[in-house]
Amino acid sequence: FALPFPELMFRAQSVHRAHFDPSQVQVSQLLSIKTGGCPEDCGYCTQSVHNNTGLKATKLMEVEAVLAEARAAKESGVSRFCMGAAWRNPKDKDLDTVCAMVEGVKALGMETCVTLGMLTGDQALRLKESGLDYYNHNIDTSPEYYRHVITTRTYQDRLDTLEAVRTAGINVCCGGIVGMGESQEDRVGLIHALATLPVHPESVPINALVGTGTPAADTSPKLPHLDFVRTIAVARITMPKSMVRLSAGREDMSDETQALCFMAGANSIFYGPKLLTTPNPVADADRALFAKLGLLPMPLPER
Ligand code: SAM
Ligand code: DTB
Ligand code: SF4
Repeated sequence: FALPFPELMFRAQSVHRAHFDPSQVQVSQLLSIKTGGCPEDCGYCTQSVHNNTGLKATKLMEVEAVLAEARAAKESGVSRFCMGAAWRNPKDKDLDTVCAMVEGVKALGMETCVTLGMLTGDQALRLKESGLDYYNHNIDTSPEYYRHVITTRTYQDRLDTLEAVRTAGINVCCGGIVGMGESQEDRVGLIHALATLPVHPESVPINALVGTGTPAADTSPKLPHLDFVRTIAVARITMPKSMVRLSAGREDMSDETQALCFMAGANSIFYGPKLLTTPNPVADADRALFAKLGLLPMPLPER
């Protein structure tokens, strides 16, 4: 992590090129299928009832409305569709609806990912049966810093859900957030914890803290962008074959910072003007960025 920057970038690029085409970036789209009103107290999240962000809570979307969004995403060249719900854990009845969404999106030929909070082993198996490719469940920060960010669930709770997902045979999407007032050691600790899971997560989203009105955003100093790039580089070096996703925070980054992230081994972005509840660069800006950098969207997965 602390290597001279050019050396760190050289190592990250060498690892990246051994496993991926460095000119390809996978394009994902997010949809919040159930927004706000979440009972958990995650200090970074606009959707927690504990954080006074003024966000309006919604009910779970209808399956057809989700599939309409997914079809539009596919038409704009998106190859992976991720659905997020602001739950501590899904109720079995709601899981039936989410399984129908997964089946429908999968039938369009896109990769599917959902993030619904904590799961039991049985719930993970039901999602697997519906054809789910990835489950996103982040450890968020280092084991040591975790209790400063979330108190309503433990680090071990996160690991238990990750194990249920792994056992069900679903690919694991697990990463974290930087810029929440954590130390450099905590950023190292986050990547170390991810890279020493029993199996590397196939997908590692690295988020820079976004949104206002949350305790984390209101009290944390802004993380220098070069430290974000270092986090990406270390994720790439330690988890060579994983997709490393440049996730939340691009709205605030220059083309140059994003170019450094791709050079450090990030090979996926979220596309479209909104993440779950916060803004993301508009599609035209990203098309222009890809053109300027000579990047190509990764093709749809083989069927
Ligand atoms: N409720 C589920 C859960 O927490 O697992 C799923 C949705 S939650 C929004 C998914 C992930 O998004 C979180 O684990 C966190 O890493 C990331 N995230 C949430 N709010 C964020 C923010 N303001 N800035 C950056 N990342 C954020
Ligand atoms: C992840 O690690 N990043 C994405 C996805 N998993 C669900 C979400 C980021 C959310 C950013 C805050 C928001 O828009 O509410
Ligand atoms: Fe709820 Fe997930 Fe937000 Fe935490 S991160 S408050 S669990 S929606």
